[in-house]
Amino acid sequence: MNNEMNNNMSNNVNNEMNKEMNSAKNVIQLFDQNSSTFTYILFDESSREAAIIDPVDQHIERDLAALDGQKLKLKWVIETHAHADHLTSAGALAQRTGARTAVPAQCGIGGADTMLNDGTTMALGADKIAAIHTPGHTAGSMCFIWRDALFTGDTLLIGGCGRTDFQSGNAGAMYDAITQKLFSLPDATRVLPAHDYKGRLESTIGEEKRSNPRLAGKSRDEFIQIMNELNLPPPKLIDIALPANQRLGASADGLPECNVQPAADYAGNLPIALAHDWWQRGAAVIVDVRTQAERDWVGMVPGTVSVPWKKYPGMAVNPDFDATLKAQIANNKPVLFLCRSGVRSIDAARRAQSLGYTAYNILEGFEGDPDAARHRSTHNGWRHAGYAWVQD
Ligand SMILES: N[C@@H](CCC(=O)N[C@@H](CS)C(=O)NCC(=O)O)C(=O)O
Ligand SMILES: [Fe+2]
Repeated sequence: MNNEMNNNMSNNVNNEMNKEMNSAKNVIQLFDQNSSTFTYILFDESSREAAIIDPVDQHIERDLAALDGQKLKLKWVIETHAHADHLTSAGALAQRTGARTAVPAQCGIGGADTMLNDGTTMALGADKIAAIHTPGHTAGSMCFIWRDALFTGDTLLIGGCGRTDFQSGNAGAMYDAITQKLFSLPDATRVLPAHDYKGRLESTIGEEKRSNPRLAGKSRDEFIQIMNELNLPPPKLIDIALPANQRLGASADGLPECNVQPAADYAGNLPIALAHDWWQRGAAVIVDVRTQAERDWVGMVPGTVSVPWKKYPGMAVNPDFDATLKAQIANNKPVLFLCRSGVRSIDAARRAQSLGYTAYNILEGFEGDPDAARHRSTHNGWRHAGYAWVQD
């Protein structure tokens, strides 16, 4: 099955279709539009035991609802590798369900219940999920085989493969892993990858052997050359995602880092503390969308870039917003939008996302919400949290 689907379809439609398409085989395929990541829930129909592979932080409620909807008991939370492009909810899911976390031993991921090596199996009902070590995208990357389904992570993608240019990637190792380990599986084996960037859902080993343009009829040296010439930009979230995912999504103080609320047209809503944390680590930039007058009178976060969303007089939308943003902000890190109370910054984040940025809205803003006396900075917001700010 190699269905072309409209990439812009809404998440819900996508999920519903995916569910319907795959439920017969007891694999629920779910999609994260921000990172084009597939999460899989596989389950044994009689025992109702389930495993989830590569869950994404923003979708924890959706995933719990999917488990609930099928009356499943989550037994395993499995990662194919330490992801660089999105945050995992593995730690939080295990906390909330009592499931065991299982991760490849060589991915530098701490805090998991089970460390997986080549051939390690995990019981699910009467069958077993087996780990296959497939180095290449990262040194520790794994695929998982269960019944006729092969979960290929970022090793084998549909008509492609994961990149090999960062995180201990190795093109030669990937060629060997795919051609020797994966291509020796039966042709009818279903290929269920961790990503597809073109709206495709699944493939088979036979189809990939026949038609994968990087592999079919290609020698090891040719494959290495193709991979070396890809020249892809680094994932935008790499500086945030990698350290967090190596703690199963938990932040440095042990709390789950999974409190980013999903949003329709931008990457998500960030609590003040998380925005501050990302900014401090240099993993994101903050854009202040208030007017220069507000920055001068009320105060500002030092080092933040000013790109007003609205302008005096009349507070009409600033016609120079796009041009100013593009001139001042490189598109290589997430951009966090800050305004007075977290409302104006939603529109700015939506706009920035449509311009190609990974844009977040900072909840509560610089001054926070008003209290009963209509005073701000009394109970929430950046200034109330005590983070750095200046007033000229
Ligand atoms: N533009 C994406 C890049 C995503 C990316 O690099 N994905 C990795 C998997 S983590 C990959 O192997 N991509 C293969 C490709 O883009 O061909 C982002 O910023 O997140
Ligand atoms: Fe990856």
